Amino acid sequence: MKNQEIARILYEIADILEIKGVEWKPIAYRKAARNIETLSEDVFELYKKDKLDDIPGVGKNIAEKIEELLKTGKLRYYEELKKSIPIKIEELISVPSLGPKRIKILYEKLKIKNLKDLKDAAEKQKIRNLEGFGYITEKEILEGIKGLESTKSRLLIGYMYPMAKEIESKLRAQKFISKATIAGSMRRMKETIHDVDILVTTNNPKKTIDFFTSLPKKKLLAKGSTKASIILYNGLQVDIRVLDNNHYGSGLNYFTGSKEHGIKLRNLAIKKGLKLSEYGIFKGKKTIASKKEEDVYKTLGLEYIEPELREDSGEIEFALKRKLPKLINYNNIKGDLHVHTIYSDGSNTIEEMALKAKSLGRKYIAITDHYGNLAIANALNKRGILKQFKEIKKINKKLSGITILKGSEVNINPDGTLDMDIQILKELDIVVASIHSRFKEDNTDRLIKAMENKYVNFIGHPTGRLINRRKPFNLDFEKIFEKSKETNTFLEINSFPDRLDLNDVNVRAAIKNKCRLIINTDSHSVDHLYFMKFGIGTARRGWSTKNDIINTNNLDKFLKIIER
Ligand code: DGT
Ligand code: CA
Ligand code: ZN
Repeated sequence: MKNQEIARILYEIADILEIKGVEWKPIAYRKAARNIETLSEDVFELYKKDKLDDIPGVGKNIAEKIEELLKTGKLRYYEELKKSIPIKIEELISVPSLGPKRIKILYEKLKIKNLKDLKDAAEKQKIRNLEGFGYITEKEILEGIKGLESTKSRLLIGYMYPMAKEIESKLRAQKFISKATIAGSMRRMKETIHDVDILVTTNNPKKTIDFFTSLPKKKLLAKGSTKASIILYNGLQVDIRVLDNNHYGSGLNYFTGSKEHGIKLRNLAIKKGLKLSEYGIFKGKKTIASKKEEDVYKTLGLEYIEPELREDSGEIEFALKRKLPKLINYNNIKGDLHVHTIYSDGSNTIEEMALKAKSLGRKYIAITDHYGNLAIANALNKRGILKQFKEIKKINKKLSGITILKGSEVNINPDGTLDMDIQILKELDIVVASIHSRFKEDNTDRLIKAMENKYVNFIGHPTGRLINRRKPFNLDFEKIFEKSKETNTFLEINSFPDRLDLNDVNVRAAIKNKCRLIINTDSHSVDHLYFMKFGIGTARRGWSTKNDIINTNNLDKFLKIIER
């Protein structure tokens, strides 16, 4: 049983407990589930080393449950919980826009127990009249069910990345392998991937393929003389393609894609009387570029195009004119301004978060635990946050090399006001305002009102989407960008793998409108701080330069920029 499966069961336990009205426990189960889901190590490996309780948020009680799952493949507590309610929670929870609260209402008011009941009720237009649902939600539910029936969802890059990297480095460690590089959508840092493609160069294809297909796996999909595919235990498909070392550059270019980008390049080659393939650029029979990827672009008369831009969305035209932006680098970020701790729904202390952030090269962080009326996230009240201010002060004295700012993630009420007293707002260095509840179809006015509040610095995860689960709400971006510039309220690129919100397309629109952005992780444990990479990837896919992202600055300059 693998991390994602264990996490799913723990999430489901949390949902059932919440439906049953149990307090606190759901928060604990969700916390553990989220940490297991985002863990880069295999839970089974930790269990073998007797280190389950090293996982943040996993105490003795939950560790025992995980152990039972790993040993027997089953969990009695979970089976009994499922039996104790008549609702097929695992079916309903996968429908976008349905959470435990709504599932409970649907059961109480309409006796909806499973997907079939839900579809019937939605088709008969019974759901729109329930309080807190409405016509839009009913439509979303119907569309969501259709989505579930048709497509299998794509995998989130942030959760798959560590395992892909591990395979890449195992390949690199073999003496008979010269180069191994992740290509495909993962190299382009797309938010979701279908599979991982790895390009390998070697003089010994047979040994390479044998080694790759002997890696721990659930299934061998294909094994040929120059390519092979396996499925890992977590369901991730990994393909390798083996080439001769001389073809590394053109091969990498081909297998990085996108397909559309590759087709445009090939047409460009044809116009120049050349031929482009994974084996190189040819003039007649003569190879004129193949070893280095840079040479492929140079030969075609193009400026080098970074992988994140290769989507055939204008990058080739810009590269012809040598007008591509110089993208922000993966090591340019100096601060992380959206971080949770055990004061709300996080799993680590302020000090632990600060030390880990420092080890990743951050110079400053803001602790932004939830505040206000958000029962599900264990939000802080006034007394709690005052206590936290004191602790931050103490830790700032103790640590060097990193500055901790006093922040908060404040809920935006449906009318756009903030769920926090003015006295506390005044005390904070950083206010992240986010919408967490009572979604409307269009939230433009709600966000505009929040941005007009002079204490708000950033808008957290602006569109509220959850990849594969919840659509973004509508926003009139032109208005939002204007308001952002007018009020010095910055929109966030939230790096959490299921958010990546703003997405690449929104980011590019923002940059085009000269609207600067901030990239944060929204970490809930020390293991999430590295998600920054995926936020930066999204910024790069949106054509951002270093100057477009305000937390690339050192602390003094950063604080000046956000002053209002
Ligand atoms: P994915 O796997 O759906 O997340 O997206 P990709 O881009 O990784 O696509 P994939 O895995 O099917 O193929 C990897 C790369 O191989 C792709 O980005 C470009 C190249 N490729 C695959 N099929 C074709 C093709 O029919 N024509 C061209 N020009 N390139 C292809
Ligand atoms: Ca792929
Ligand atoms: Zn947050």
